[in-house]
Amino acid sequence: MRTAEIVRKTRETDIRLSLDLDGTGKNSVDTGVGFLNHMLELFAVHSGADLQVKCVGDTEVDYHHSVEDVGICLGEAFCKALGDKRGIARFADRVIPMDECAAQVALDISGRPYLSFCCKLEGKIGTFDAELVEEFFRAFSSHAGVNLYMSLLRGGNLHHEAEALFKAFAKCVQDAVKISSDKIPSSKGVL
Ligand SMILES: [Mn+2]
Repeated sequence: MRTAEIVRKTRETDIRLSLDLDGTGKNSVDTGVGFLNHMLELFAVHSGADLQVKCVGDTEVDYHHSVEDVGICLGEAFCKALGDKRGIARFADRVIPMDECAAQVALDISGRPYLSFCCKLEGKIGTFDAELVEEFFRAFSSHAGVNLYMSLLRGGNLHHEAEALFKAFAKCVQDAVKISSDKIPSSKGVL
């Protein structure tokens, strides 16, 4: 069973997150941040992972702590659910359009964190600071041990830009965690 549950409580956020990499996209997401809920729901649907998230955070400050800490928990759950990573495809890349925008994402489940984020997301999406998209993916990549490359081939509406990035990320996750052999996909024998 490639599942994990993470419980994380700090002075800034109180989070419970569960992930099933072999799900059907079922989701129940309540982060206290409407736009993040929207992104995580579509992440579940397009990756095929089941995802439950409950976050109570200090949104009276702003959304930064909640977004970053949910990213940390998703990364930790992802790493834990994958276990020794035996048999996974490991690499994936996708270009996903959304109307006038197109996002390009490549990822490697290498055991090493790295985020390359070549997008300028600045401004507000409703009450959401668009720059938090990068914070989310940095937190995920750091705690999942994933190399994550994200860029926008075409920009436009901020909501569309973020959504294209999350969808491309979701499809890459789906492709990279797919079981495609009985071996650990590394010349070192360890991931
Ligand atoms: Mn939308």
